[in-house]
Amino acid sequence: MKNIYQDILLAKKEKRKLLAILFDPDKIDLNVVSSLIQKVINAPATHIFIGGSHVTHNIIDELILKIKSSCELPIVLFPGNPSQISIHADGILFLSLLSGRNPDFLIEHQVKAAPILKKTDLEIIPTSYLLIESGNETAVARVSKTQPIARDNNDLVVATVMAGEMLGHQLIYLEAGSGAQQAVPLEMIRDVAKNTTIPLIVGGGITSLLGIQNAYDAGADMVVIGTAFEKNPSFFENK
Ligand code: 1GP
Repeated sequence: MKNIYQDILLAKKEKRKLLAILFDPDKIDLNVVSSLIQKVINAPATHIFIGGSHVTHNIIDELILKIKSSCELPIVLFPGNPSQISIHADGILFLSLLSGRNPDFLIEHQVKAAPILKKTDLEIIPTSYLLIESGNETAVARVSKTQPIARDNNDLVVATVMAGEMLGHQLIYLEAGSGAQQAVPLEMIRDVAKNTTIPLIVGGGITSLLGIQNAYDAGADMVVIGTAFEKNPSFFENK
């Protein structure tokens, strides 16, 4: 059995940076999964995330089984709601949208998901999830009906992250939103990294290898890439 969180902690300790590739089941064509997975295997990816803000057709089980048949990377659910749980994954980011004040995304979905998760062997990783303003309205903001935190409000982000850590969350995820015009500001990543001891994930709107490196240099332990890989599966081959 994979021990996803312990491996993330070890990577942080050893200063090894992590890279998750996000597959949105709504956007993926099952017929091309095998060739995409070859690209993932050849990329410096360490994790596969599965999820989306509004998955409408449930192909998650099939998608995960397909990925697993040719790839050993840990598969972590990154769910928009409890319908996106699959017993075939290895773990789940148990997200609380701490940047917003919508009780559905702070606790209601979690209450609905808990009895389902209890019956699975999924590794559950409590995660503080913060949506940061990104220049355009992203699906997370639309679906969660919450306001992102302003790009220059580092104090609020840091205080929110501190609260998440004090609540016992094990990961912080700073999210600009999938397809964001602007990624999370580097100064904000720096401030958060300075003020937390738990691993920091950053994603949304990162579209270049330099963007990934900059996020790492600012203090991100893991970067999530979705849209850039979706648009160009050779993304990681670009020099
Ligand atoms: C979205 O952070 C992820 O939840 C990835 O975003 O699709 O913009 O890479 P992109």
